[in-house]
Formats: sequence, structure tokens, C-alpha cells
Amino acid sequence: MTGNITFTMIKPDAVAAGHTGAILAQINKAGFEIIAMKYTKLSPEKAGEFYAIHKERGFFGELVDFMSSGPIVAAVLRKDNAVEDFRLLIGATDPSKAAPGTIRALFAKNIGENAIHGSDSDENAAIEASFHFAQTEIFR
Ligand code: 3AN
Repeated sequence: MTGNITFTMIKPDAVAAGHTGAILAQINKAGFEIIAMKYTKLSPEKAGEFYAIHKERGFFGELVDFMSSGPIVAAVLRKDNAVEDFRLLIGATDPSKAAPGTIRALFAKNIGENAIHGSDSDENAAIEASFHFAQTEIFR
């Protein structure tokens, strides 16, 4: 049984480049309903907490600096099979390997500045949604 919720962030590179509207349009067109959304900026502490799973990786410092470098759009999305379908919509982590037409193929600069985040499991989707939103801010 797969869940119907995923969590996304439009990352600082894509927001700064003015791609927010185009990315949200693609998300809606693919059948995802936005049930929570905010325009915000992560502190370095919050970015480090969000990506704590990567703290031993060589790119962790770079990732935290990047994710706290400018505003992001955080959202909770609803659709049947949300996690898997959203990962297909955004494409591979490395945009040079992302399938044509995916959000990363269209909008990401490189593997570090890759335009968008999508949860990798139902469990992480729930954790990540509650990291960014109070239950009263999610309209199921
Ligand atoms: P995804 O976002 O596709 O789930 P993860 O979870 O492996 O990918 O990585 C989380 C984030 O860490 C990526 N979105 C990207 O910003 C950054 N990242 C991953 N691999 C690298 C790398 N080799 N060099 C720099 N940044 C990376």
C-alpha cells in the first residue's frame, strides 16, 4: 500500500532563476494537488537538520550553504502513489542523467543545485511535511 502524500521544495537556484511558476504549473499538470505551501528561507541550522542523513557526505557543507542561500518554496502534495510519481516527474538527482521533460532536466543547473526536492519514501514524506508545516497548515 503506497501513500498519497509527498513533500517538495523548489530550491534556491530555481526560485532565483524565476522558475517557481513554471515548476508549480508542471506539478499541477501532472495531477498533484497542493495541500500546503510556503515561501520561506532555511537557516543554515534548519538546512543541516533537514539533510542530517547526508552529514557524513563530502558535499554536506556545500548542500547546507546552498539550501540556506536564498528563498525556497516548500509544499505538501497529494496524489495517488505520490512519492514514486513525483520522483518520476522531477527526474534523476544529476540533471545530466534526468529523463527529457522532467523538472530537473528542464530547470536544474547541476547535481548540487538541482532545482527541486522530492521525498524518497512515504515515511520521509510524513517526517519532512511535519518538519516544515504545522498540522493546521496542511489542508487534507
Ligand atoms: P535526491 O534529492 O534526488 O533524493 P539525494 O537525497 O541523494 O538526492 O541528495 C540530496 C541532495 O544532496 C540533492 N538534491 C543534491 O542537492 C545534493 N547532492 C547529492 N549528491 C550530490 C553530489 N554528488 N554533489 C553535490 N551535491 C549533491
